[in-house]
Amino acid sequence: MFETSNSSAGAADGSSLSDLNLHGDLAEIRFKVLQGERLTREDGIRLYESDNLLALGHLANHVRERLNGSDTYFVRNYYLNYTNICELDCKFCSFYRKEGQDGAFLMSLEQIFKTVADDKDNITEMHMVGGLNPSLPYDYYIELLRGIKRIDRRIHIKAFTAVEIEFFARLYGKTIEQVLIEFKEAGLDAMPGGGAEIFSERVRQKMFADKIGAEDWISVIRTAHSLGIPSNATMLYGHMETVTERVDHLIRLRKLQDETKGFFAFIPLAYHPRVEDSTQWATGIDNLKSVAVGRLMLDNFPHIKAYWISMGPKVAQISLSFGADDLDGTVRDERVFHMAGASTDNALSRSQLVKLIKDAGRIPLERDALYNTIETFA
Ligand code: V47
Repeated sequence: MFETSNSSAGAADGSSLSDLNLHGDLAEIRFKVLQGERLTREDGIRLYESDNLLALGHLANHVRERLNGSDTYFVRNYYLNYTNICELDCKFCSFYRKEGQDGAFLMSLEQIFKTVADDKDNITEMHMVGGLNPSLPYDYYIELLRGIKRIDRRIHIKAFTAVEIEFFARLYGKTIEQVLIEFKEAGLDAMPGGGAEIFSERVRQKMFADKIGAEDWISVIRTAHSLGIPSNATMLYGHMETVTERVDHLIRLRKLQDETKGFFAFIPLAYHPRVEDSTQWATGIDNLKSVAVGRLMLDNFPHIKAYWISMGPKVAQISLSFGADDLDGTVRDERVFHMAGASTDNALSRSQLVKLIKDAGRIPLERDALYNTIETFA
């Protein structure tokens, strides 16, 4: 459905790959990568289990350069969490509250419109997600979309995860398709990739038993793509999932992308534990591996996004040599990760993003939500 973006992708011949100290399994995978051959589940597991981080990065970088050259994208966006009141109780989530509980919030449409109007000259994209709040009327969402477009039609609205869409259909007695068609008419341009978590029924039962599972998430996204609503895809890692479960997650995304071609970017999300001294957190190596294995396995995804809020700007910058070609954006006011204790800043300026990308030896490109280039910083 969607073409890969305009890029200055160069021919990466991979000759320097032969200098790497690649033995056995990785040598075989290198051969496949150079041939542009699809990697198998076993290859994905071997890649994750390899300690040869530089080789892994080099292979992923080869694919990155084949697809996107040195181009590295960012967007001027605003993350707006309209409510954190949620009927679910996902164990990994520090963001949600029950109605009336300390820290619970719900933004009125007027508050949201004021935020958008105040910032409209600094952003091209609104990223909006929220908890599953059972007390809001359907019109809240329709008016939310319409109101933002009334303020400025040029603002792209990337909003509502597959989990929210399924909830709206259930709550308001509509089909998934109806909700998506009505939202699209009201102004929805694209959907974020959240809520996928990890496509493992074992993990779902333990960590997010009330949330929709893999089949339903995939089905909502398939419907969105069929209606011309593109989306991203995420994977939450670094909690209790196994390497095999990560690779299976990637393969299910790849299969859906073969079918719909509606995904823009894959975004690995490092789990942020609530408790500060927890040992259950994704290390820098795990972050880089997740970017690299994502790039290598998802051969049909145009972009791999290193979400700097989740992995920190410095590791995100390094990941631009490990397969990533997108740093997300200026972000502003992010709450999901910050309520879990993320120590990253709440926003980066355009010039800070440009500096991070240039210092990595890459070409910064400001993009819109659909990956059209707005400005190149050569
Ligand atoms: O679905 C929630 C994750 C997601 C925690 O599409 C947590 O461009 C780590 O989807 N630790 C929401 N992760 C964020 C998201 C996203 C982010 C950036 C870009 C895009 C995009 C999408 O965050 C949730 C969940 O998987 N999450 N709590 C936590 N404590």
